Amino acid sequence: MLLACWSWVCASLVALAGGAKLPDPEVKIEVLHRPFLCHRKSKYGDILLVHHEGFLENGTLFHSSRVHGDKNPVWFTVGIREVIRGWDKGLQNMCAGERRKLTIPPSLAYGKEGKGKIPPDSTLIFDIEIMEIRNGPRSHESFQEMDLNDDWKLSKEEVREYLKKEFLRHGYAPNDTHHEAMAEDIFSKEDENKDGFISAREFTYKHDEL
Ligand SMILES: *[C@@H]1O[C@H](CO)[C@@H](O)[C@H](O)[C@H]1NC(C)=O
Ligand SMILES: *[C@@H]1O[C@H](CO)[C@@H](O)[C@H](O)[C@H]1NC(C)=O
Ligand SMILES: [Ca+2]
Ligand SMILES: [Ca+2]
Repeated sequence: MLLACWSWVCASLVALAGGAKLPDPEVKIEVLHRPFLCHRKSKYGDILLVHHEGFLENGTLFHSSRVHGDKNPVWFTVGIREVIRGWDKGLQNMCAGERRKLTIPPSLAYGKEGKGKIPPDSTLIFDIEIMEIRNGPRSHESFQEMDLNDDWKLSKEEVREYLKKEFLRHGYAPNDTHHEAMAEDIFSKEDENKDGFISAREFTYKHDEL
């Protein structure tokens, strides 16, 4: 299932969920293959199609999407905790066709509990290939949902309302100071003609991919 989520909202939610107190443990990234052509790189909020193999530190294979289940690659949204945090961190800036080896500490995987075949406190090693990258949901529907007065542009107030709703939906307490800062940040990036509104056009077309 996909969440309607703007990439900048996702990034902020992840930052919030990560907590600001402890320095985050790192994912070790090794690039196994990078394709010659790379039109765009994965980023927060993108939907990725991946094949993956997961190993325990002693080399035991615990899952392979090529061998187990329906043998198809899987779709997920990167950066929003739909998958383990090690994937959210380790699959950024990747090209379609790229293959990486990720070494993920337990705290960014299944932690002290473990899961299924994965014992508690396991460091996991994944071999992951991105088959396809798609834009996350930044759709006409989400624009209409945000545009409360139907004037085909988003005011700061409308964006703040949306952020508040998204935070609640993900189980976080709303925080006006934080939403205000996020709205400022969003407008500085999205309100291209600086008229104080994000138009449907500014919302729909992402400038960084043209
Ligand atoms: C690797 O570790 C798992 C979980 O502790 C264990 O079940 C498996 O037998 C081990 N394999 C080898 C080859 O040591
Ligand atoms: C609200 O957000 C601000 C800015 O991000 C932060 O400094 C403050 O601690 C937050 N307040 C609460 C109650 O979480
Ligand atoms: Ca509006
Ligand atoms: Ca504008």
